[in-house]
Amino acid sequence: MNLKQLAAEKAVEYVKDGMRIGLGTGSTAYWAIKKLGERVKEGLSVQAVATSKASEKLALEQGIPLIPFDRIDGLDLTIDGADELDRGLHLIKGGGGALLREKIVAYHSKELIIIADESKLVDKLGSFPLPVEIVPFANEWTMASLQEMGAKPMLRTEDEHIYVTDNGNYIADCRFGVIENPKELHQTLLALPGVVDNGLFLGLAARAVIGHSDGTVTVIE
Ligand code: ABF
Repeated sequence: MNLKQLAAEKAVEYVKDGMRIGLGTGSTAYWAIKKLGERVKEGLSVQAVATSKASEKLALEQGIPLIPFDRIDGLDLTIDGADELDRGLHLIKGGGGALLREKIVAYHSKELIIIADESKLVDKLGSFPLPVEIVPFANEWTMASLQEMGAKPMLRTEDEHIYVTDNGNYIADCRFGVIENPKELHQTLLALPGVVDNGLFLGLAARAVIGHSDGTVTVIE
């Protein structure tokens, strides 16, 4: 069993019958969706929403019932990955390009459980470039403003084309270095017209389930 699978399967133990679940995105969330699918096949009753088209497809393949947003007013539990997390449960997410849907779903969940292998745990955020979702309109000006902020922004590409999110936006991967004040940076970025959101998830996660190379799992709360 790999460390991501270890963490993911432990987190799925928190899912109780009848819960409304947010399904994360990424290779760690993949294992959570697979495990949840197994439990659904064993009779667990859940309703779910997905944080990306990729996770939506995987959920349907696993037989997990998806529910439209106009049929529920929120979620009981979301299980999702992260690119970096510190011990205060401040996160960088968005390496998978799904940060906007992930943040919306996390915000409307009673609880967000982060799942990760031990390599994601850091003392301070910032080694991983911070994904910032921006609209295509005048993206050149938005990128220039990010550059002036010291972000050293790189427009994310995929197969030599500009990467486009599920929402039709672009991602600027920003290298601020060590982020000493995540809250301040988050607010500064949100104030820039053209920025939709960024990968700083602050005060959203209730706990993190970490898979370690010695085969153990720890929970940060
Ligand atoms: C997703 O999980 C993204 O926000 C984040 O980039 C990704 C982490 O990737 P992985 O689980 O594949 O390491 O929620």
